[in-house]
Amino acid sequence: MRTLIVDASTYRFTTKPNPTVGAMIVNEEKVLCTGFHTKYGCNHAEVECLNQLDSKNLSAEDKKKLSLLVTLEPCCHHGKTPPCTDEIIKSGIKNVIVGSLDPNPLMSGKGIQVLRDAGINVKTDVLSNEVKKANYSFFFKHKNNRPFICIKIAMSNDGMSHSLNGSSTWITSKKSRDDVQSLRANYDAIVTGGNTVRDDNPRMNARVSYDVNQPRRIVITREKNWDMKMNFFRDNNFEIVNSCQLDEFIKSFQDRDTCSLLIEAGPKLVNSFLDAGLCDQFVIYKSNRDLGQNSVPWFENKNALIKKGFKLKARSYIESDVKEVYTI
Ligand code: AOF
Ligand code: ZN
Repeated sequence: MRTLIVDASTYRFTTKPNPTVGAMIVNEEKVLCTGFHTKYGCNHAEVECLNQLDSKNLSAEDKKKLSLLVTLEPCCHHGKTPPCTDEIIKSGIKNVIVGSLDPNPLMSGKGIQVLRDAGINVKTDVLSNEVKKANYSFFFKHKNNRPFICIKIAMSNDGMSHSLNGSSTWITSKKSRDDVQSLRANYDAIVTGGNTVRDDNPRMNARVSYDVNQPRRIVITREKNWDMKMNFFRDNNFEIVNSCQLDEFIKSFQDRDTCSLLIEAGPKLVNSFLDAGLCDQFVIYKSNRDLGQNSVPWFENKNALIKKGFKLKARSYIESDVKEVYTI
């Protein structure tokens, strides 16, 4: 089960915001076939696995002796794909071992009940902590009814965001900015403010060398008339949110499958998220360069994050920059 969880997570960038799931059919100790959920909207792991069993031409008696291991509770709903429970029941397999219950309220115990009602032996939660860790934001979303929220900023040595005369473009090094691309790749959506879109004309995508479901780009702004030729609006993967009520904005994700948000914005929006208590992780890329007096500070007070209850979780060095990760 442990290897199945690890192998399934290699598909995390293309399954998100869906969880990563692996399935395996064993005959006593012998592995007959494995399958994974590899792409959002495509076959679930159980279906991929059962499709391979078909080619083995086993008798109904042989199939009864098999066990299906699956890292997440099989679904029993019609989503983008039909219910896996139907396929499992049809297969004639009589033993199912599940890593963790699915926190999605459409399932969460119902999938297992459907299997048991069909006379299948089900053992569940055999490695639930590992499954949770591998699908952190998916479990977070369903537990808290909102996405996991991470704020990322780049800061000068003297705590500044940008200089007022607009002379400096990049605060941190090229390597730090590459690291931001990998950070972005983990998120379901990137949220920014109108000023950032107007001033920086950012692309706000994850420019990495592997396949990624690109984060949705969301701009929170009062402005309604945007120039659609700007980089931010270059394809359909964006949203303009004209309400600046952050609580309402976050609530709007309750019925969406977006499990994680990366906030990349200026001091005003960043501090609004912090003040509203809407931040679970804060990442700072800090350069050793000062921007000086004629600049805009990230925070009004020194040690603003610590005062809000954040704790330093990790510190690493990227050339002359320092990357710090804070959690609450
Ligand atoms: C499974 N096996 O491999 C996965 C499951 O829209 P759909 O049809 O793709 O369903 C997505 C939901 O199904 C997702 O939110 C999660 O609850 C469950 N994921 N279930 O049986 C799988 N990926
Ligand atoms: Zn399924």
